[in-house]
Amino acid sequence: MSIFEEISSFLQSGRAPKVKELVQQAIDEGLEPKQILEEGLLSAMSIVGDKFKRNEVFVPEVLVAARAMKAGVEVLRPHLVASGVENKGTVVIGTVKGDLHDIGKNLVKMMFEGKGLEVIDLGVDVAPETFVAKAKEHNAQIICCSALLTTTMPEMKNVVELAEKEGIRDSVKIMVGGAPVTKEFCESVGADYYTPDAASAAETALNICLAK
Ligand code: B1M
Repeated sequence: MSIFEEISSFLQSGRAPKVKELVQQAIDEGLEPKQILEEGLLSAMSIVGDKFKRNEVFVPEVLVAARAMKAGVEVLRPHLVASGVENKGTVVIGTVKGDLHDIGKNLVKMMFEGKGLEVIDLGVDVAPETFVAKAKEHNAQIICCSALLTTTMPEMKNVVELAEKEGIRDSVKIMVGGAPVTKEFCESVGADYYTPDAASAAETALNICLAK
């Protein structure tokens, strides 16, 4: 069994300490952090998601797998995030109101930090009022909204509308993402950019900040 398969197997069974240990071992063996993330952690989480969909596992199992994923990501963090890079812009990020999923949002945050962006992380279940108030307070160039539920995606429209009402729409770009979000949805709610993954989100955010 390869180390990626071992990480995947322990992640799926929610064994956080083992996942941490193996991720560290993979780093020590000189494996690429991006490959550890994608082939060890993300692919395992996607297997858990598929099993969840088929009712083969339930919320408690998903939760312990998610905790194991977080533990692995924490070990990877310093290797994914370049240190000491100058601040190239400020981004406010959060998971929209009613939505508690934060693994993807945290990955996006990490990639942003790796690009030298300052990230104001508002956490999960973030109301439109908070997104807009924090963007104003920190003079952010970008508001980033993540959503994993089809039922919470419409909150993104509320963020766009409130930014307009509060007079900051011209000075802030709004980025949206998360598994159910699409380019078409982004356009339909009047947001500026949709990106499918953390790496492309970071590229886009950096370009926005450099263009300002
Ligand atoms: Co939930 N859940 N969950 N869940 N969960 C999904 C999303 C679901 C698809 C599972 C399924 O049915 N197959 C389904 C949603 C169905 C739908 O809406 N159509 C679902 C459901 C139904 C629910 C509950 C309602 C279950 C229940 O209680 N009956 C409940 C809702 C709670 C709430 O939010 N109010 C719930 C709860 C949970 C847990 C708490 C158990 C846990 C979350 C733990 C946590 O996040 N701390 C959980 C998990 C882990 C999942 C799955 C299995 C995995 C999500 C994940 O972390 N993926 C998920 C199934 C799946 O997606 N396969 C599922 C890994 C992560 C790295 O990917 O977040 O997509 P993702 O992020 C990617 C990209 O999307 C992108 O970059 C990331 C990496 O490249 N991205 C952005 C994300 N945000 C971005 C923002 C950007 C740009 C890119 O710019 C701003």
